[in-house]
Amino acid sequence: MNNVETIAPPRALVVDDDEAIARLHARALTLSGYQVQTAPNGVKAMEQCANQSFDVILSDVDMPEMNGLRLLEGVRTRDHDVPFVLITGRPDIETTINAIEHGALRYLVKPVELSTLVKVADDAVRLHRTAKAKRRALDLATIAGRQLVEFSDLTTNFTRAIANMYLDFQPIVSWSDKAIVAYEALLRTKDAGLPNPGAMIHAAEKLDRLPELGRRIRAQAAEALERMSADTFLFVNLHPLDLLDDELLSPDAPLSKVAHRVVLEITERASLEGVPQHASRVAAVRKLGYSLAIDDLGAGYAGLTSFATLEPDIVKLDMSLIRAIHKEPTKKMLVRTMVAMCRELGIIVIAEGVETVEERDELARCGCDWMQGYLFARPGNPFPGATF
Ligand code: G
Ligand code: MN
Repeated sequence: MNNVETIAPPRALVVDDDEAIARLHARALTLSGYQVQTAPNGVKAMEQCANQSFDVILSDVDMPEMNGLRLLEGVRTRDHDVPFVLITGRPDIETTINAIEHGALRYLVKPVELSTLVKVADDAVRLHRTAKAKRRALDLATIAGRQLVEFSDLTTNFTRAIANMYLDFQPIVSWSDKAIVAYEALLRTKDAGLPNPGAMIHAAEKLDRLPELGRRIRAQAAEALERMSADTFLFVNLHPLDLLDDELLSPDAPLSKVAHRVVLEITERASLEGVPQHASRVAAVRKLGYSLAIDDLGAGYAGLTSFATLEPDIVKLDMSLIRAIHKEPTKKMLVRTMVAMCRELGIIVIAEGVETVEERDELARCGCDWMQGYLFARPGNPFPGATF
């Protein structure tokens, strides 16, 4: 757009109540490459200025209705910059002073030689465009500067938050066995700059520091597993872009060594399609011994395509499907259908966000046995003595 603007012909407005002079001046400017409009007086000129912008205005001083000086005043109320050239047949000292006070660029005396007129107009346009370009550059520099400050604040906050992050653990229970079968590791931060896990993940995305966050989460998860009983599984949330981190796929990574006890949750909210070579990366993760879960199923994003892509071992139903399920036949039907389908496919279903006894009992009636939610336990640290 800037290019178009620089190569576009300059626009001039010629204002004169003497039609012959207006035409003469307009013709000279047109021949020099200007797009010219004319106006017979200040009032008309003001109207034209309201609808469009000009690169230069050349106006007679003595005109009926609104003279050149009043026009200049009027133009200045809406545009501080447009070069204004006054032309008069009867120069006097008072008008000259007035013209300068109101910011006229030049003051020419009739008859104006046409080459002078064009030269004055050319100089005016050049000046105006340079000033505009400078202002735009300054604006851009200010925006860039502000972004730099924001980026650096975010970097500071993120660096502090990642140093202080920790994991909480929420049990996943088998209702029929009345037993804890697994825990989900949940990212937590007490940093005031990035007060919740969502903000931290968002910052990591913006700063291109997702691998750092993912590695730290997985290292702490590995540490936690050492303190859990050997038959307990740990669910660890994976950002889809973590699949691109070679550390995840390294057999020497701390979590890889206990992969057979880990279920990696991949949220259905973000599409895997944007991750290059996701199929082979998912296969490599499996080969290390990890199990895979689809997280937040039914939150209404990617649909069911993730079933085919991931071939999950476990599916976690989003809490929006669980909330008040005992009162909502559609949710009941959806959960029943999911449970039946998953049973056929050999997939375990977990209901997330179970908060009430009514929800729990309805889920049990729907055939969903594994559950997680505040009803059973809030996320916390059930492994005292741990350093994470
Ligand atoms: O996307 P994911 O399912 O991983 O997110 C789990 C989040 O849900 C955690 O932040 C956890 O604290 C929260 N959570 C866990 N149980 C419940 C619950 O019963 N009700 C609500 N509202 N939130 C829960
Ligand atoms: Mn999860």
